[in-house]
Amino acid sequence: MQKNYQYNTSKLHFILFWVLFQIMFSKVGSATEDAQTATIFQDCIGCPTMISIPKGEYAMGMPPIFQGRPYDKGEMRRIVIPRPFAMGVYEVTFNQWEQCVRSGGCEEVDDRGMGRGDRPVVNVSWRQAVKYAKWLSALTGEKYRLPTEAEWEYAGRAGSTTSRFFGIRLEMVCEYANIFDIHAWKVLQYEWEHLPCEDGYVESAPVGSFKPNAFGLYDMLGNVWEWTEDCLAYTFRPSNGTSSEAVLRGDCSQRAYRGASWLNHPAKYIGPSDRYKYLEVKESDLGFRLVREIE
Ligand SMILES: [Ca+2]
Ligand SMILES: [Ca+2]
Repeated sequence: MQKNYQYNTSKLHFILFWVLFQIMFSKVGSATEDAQTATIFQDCIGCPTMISIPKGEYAMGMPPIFQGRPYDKGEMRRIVIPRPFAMGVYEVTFNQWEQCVRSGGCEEVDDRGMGRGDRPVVNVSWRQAVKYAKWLSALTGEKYRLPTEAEWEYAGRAGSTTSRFFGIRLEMVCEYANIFDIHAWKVLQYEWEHLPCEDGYVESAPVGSFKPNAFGLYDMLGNVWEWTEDCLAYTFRPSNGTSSEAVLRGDCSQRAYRGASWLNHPAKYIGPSDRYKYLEVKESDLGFRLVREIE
């Protein structure tokens, strides 16, 4: 009984904390307006299409009302995005990767039979993704890099505060994301849970095949997971800091990745999940998109 009482008290404190956050960040709901005034550009023919993301602030992490939130993952912190930045409208594609390969900046990567072209590049390690960003920076004279984890979540939420940027109804997932749907479950026959809808793709889909979020970004949930800059740093992550910079302390042989993939069941959301992998790992459902600094 004592244990239950402590848990309920702690839960109540967290809910009060979350309500306070909602009041503090009620202006964040202007994301749709921001998307309408956003700038879309490419720095070269064939370069990734970028879109400006406004400065702002938000609550990073998983609030207690999140669908699927484990009860013991209560970390939340206020993040300030001090200046606008640009982000890839889509995940980096095989076409874009092969432009880098042809110029000697990147290595060939295997699509494992899933298709190339406008499909997201996969089987790329964190190091290879960083190498692509450096190649693109040298090509364009601009500063491209992986997003920090805080930037990724800010961009992914686009002003929303629910577990998915379009709300929590499972039936809506297939309008916005290529995920482990009914059709994929029938074909692949994996035993884990599937979404109660059909998105039309068993494996990866061409980027931009689904609806965007309020910042105009496609596939922030689903299609492929996306590498970010941050190191594994459970114990070093500042609980009161507001910095959106990457956490580069802790175990930097492991890096954060976000956003779920075509292989994921409903337990994956825009918020943090089990989200670190060894930086040399290559997975058939793990790619990336880039950020470009604009100020
Ligand atoms: Ca699917
Ligand atoms: Ca994605």
